[in-house]
Amino acid sequence: MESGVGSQGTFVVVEGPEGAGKSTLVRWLGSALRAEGRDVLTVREPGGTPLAEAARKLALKSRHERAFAAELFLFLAARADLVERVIRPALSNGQVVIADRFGLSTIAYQVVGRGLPRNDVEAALRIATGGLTPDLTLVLDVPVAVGRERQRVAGKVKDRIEREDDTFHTRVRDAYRSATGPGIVHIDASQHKKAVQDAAWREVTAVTALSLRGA
Ligand code: T5A
Repeated sequence: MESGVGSQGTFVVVEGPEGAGKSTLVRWLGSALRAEGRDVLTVREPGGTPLAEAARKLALKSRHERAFAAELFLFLAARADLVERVIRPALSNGQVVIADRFGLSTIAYQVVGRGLPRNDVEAALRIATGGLTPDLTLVLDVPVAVGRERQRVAGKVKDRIEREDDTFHTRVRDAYRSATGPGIVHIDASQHKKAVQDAAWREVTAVTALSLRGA
């Protein structure tokens, strides 16, 4: 598997269930790294190119009933376009790319949440990413009820997936909690924001220092 370290840039992904604080952390990491003089690009999934934003609308907002496999391919179409047209060029330019969700979301939601077959989805994922894997994946963990309450307080309008019941979202959370592999780090995101940021910063500075040495 190809990853950002060893190419010129560094690829960091922030993952986790609904309302875990991913977008908040991605914004904070972007600002903190820029303040250190790093060239940073932040992206969110699905989205980030015209085609990916169109796929996002279909996946999350459209009222059309759909097969779970159709939902999968909307997310993968968005990812394929984002990887080829935005993430890879940024990594080649030596940027730190921070993504709000990536492949682990597809495993948690479409494989464990929806029940699609893991091996087939992993093969399709490899086509979508061309084998690109993150250097670091920060998995934020919060109980489902905490995440839902944060979204409610933030005034977020529920999309298709957020409208799924707690059983679905508990499966998704459990999938994240059991995720292991190279570069995967779990953070208790029920802590105060500052504690989450400190834990994330330790991991991000370690991996960006590594990529600087390798450059
Ligand atoms: N999806 C996506 C799939 O099914 N398959 C895939 O392959 C992909 C890529 C994306 C949806 O698509 C699905 C998963 C999702 O359902 P989205 O609109 O991008 O949807 O939504 P989410 O990624 O789920 O983002 P959310 O906004 O719901 O959650 P975040 O980003 O985790 O949370 P954030 O940062 O917006 O914070 C929410 C609130 O909590 C506060 C923030 O200030 C904010 O008000 N907060 C904290 N409060 C207390 N303590 C902390 N530590 C806090 N951190 C943040």
